[in-house]
Order: sequence, then C-alpha cells, then structure tokens
Amino acid sequence: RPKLSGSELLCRLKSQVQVLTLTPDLQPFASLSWSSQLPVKSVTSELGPYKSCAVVSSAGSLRNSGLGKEIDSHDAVLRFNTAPTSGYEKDVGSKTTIRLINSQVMASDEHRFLSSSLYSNGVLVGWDPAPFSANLSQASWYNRTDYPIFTQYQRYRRLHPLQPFYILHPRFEWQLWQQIQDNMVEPIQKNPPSSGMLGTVVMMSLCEVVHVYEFLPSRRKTELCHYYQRFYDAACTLGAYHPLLYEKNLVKRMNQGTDQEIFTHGRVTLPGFSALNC
Ligand code: NCC
Repeated sequence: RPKLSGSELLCRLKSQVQVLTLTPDLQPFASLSWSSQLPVKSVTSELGPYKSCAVVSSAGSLRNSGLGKEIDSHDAVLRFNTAPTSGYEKDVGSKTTIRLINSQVMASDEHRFLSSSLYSNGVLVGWDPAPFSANLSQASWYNRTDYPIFTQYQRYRRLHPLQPFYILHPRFEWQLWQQIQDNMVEPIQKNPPSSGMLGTVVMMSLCEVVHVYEFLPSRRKTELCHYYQRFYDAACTLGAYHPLLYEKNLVKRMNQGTDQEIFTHGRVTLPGFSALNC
C-alpha cells in the first residue's frame, strides 16, 4: 500500500472519521428514562466553529515550557482528565473550554469527579474504551462499559444540570483507530486511541486550525509522566495500552508546522476539517 502524504492523510481522516456523541434519539438510550439528560445534538453541531484552538497534552515536558500565554491566546482550549491549571498557569495557561475525560476518571472515587471543582469549568466530554467496532446495542457496549459511566453521568448531570456534558460515540473511537491501523504496516493493538488523539480529532472538527502541545515531545522530553505529578514512566509518552506511538507517527505526518516548532515548543499545527480542500 502506498504511503499517503500529509494532505492525503488529513483528507482520509476527514472523510472516514465522524466525531459523534451520544444523543437521546439513539438506541438503547431512546427507551431509557434518563436519556433526556443527554444533549439533544451531537457535539459538533452545538460547539464552535472556533478559529484557533489548543490541545494541551498532559505530558511532563510541559513543565518549564512557558507556553501558558500562547495556549490561552487560542479561542478554545482542550485539556485532559485530571490535568489542573491552577499553579501551572505559566506553562499550561488557565483557559479550559473543553475537558475530555476517560471513564476511569468519571467512575473512580479517587478523582472526586462529582465534587471536585476541577471538572466544573467548560464543556465536559466523556469516553469509555468500547470493544472493537462497537455499536450501541445492549450486547456490545452499553451494559459492558469498562467503568460504570452511565450511572455517574446521571449523578453528575443532576449535580451540574447547566454544564454541557457529552459522551463520545464508541464508533468514533474505532473509526479513528482504523485510520491509525490503515496507515501502519504492522498490526496494532486493538485498544482505542488515547484521549490525546481523540481530543485532537474532536478539535479538528470544531476549529479552523488546531495547535497540539507536547503530544510530539519537544527538547524538554522527559520520563516525567505528567506536568502535575511526581511520577516517572516513559510509557506515558510512548504508550502501552493505547497505540500512542502510532498515533504520534500519524500526527507527525499530518503536521503543517515545522520540526523546529516541535523541538522548541512541542507544537504541532493541524488544519481543521473545515479548512481542508479534499
Ligand atoms: O495520562 P493521560 O492519558 O491523562 O494524558 C492525557 C493525554 O496526554 C498525552 N500524553 C500524556 C502524558 C505524556 N507523557 N505524553 C503524552 O503524550 C496522551 O495523548 C494522553 O492521552 C488517557 O488517554 O485517557 C490517559 O489517561 C490516564 C489516566 O486514566 C488519567 O490520567 C486519570 O488518572 C491513563 N493512565 C493510567 O491508566 C495509569 C493513560 O494510560 C491514558
């Protein structure tokens, strides 16, 4: 199979991957009493379009980056899981427009999802690793999520009824996974892409241009897992469960910025889907 160019890859992504969130009209939700708690429309028809966006990975290499001002200058900023801004403004900024959280964060007591103010700013988007090619039928995913996200979702919505809160459709996870696999020669593990990759594509569907910070590590590359924790593990940057290395390879090939910008700023520049002429 011929290796695709960066712009061919971008067009593939645009045509093959649909960013979709759960809505009350979808089965099995349509027949469940709490379905009215789900947003009526999918995330891409309710948010944006934004001009310029930032995706802030949680990587340890953000430490001492001084990127905070630049990150906050974007129209919308996406952050992940438990990544804080308070106390780290100089390096990661303080604006949070969207927070993408995995089901482990939504469901575990440790992260105080229901009570911590960390999650109460901006728009929440949750996701759970679904079995390969999952549809929404009872048998495949809804009753077999990795973590009990739907009970947590209902609780959270009751406590924060005005905060927008979406859940990614598992089909989106696997459409994106398929694009990663289609562009690799080796077979990759059948686990969904990391939050970082999912969030990047969510923003590509909401923004004209997307800047991703420290997903491709800069000269500050470190084994420090997160900028906000004293925990060292190279697998955070290179991947274990998620096909992270393959995701990064794909993003590298789609990058429209320079290698120098990656080296100095850990910054990748991707066009939003609306800006592509395919
Ligand atoms: O660590 P995590 O990811 O929350 O990081 C968010 C995204 O930033 C990118 N990243 C992070 C660290 C690093 N050194 N380099 C990076 O490129 C990745 O793209 C990553 O997705 C996740 O993807 O949801 C993940 O979540 C954590 C964990 O569940 C949450 O942080 C909550 O504690 C997972 N860690 C564990 O399960 C132990 C991680 O594997 C994936």
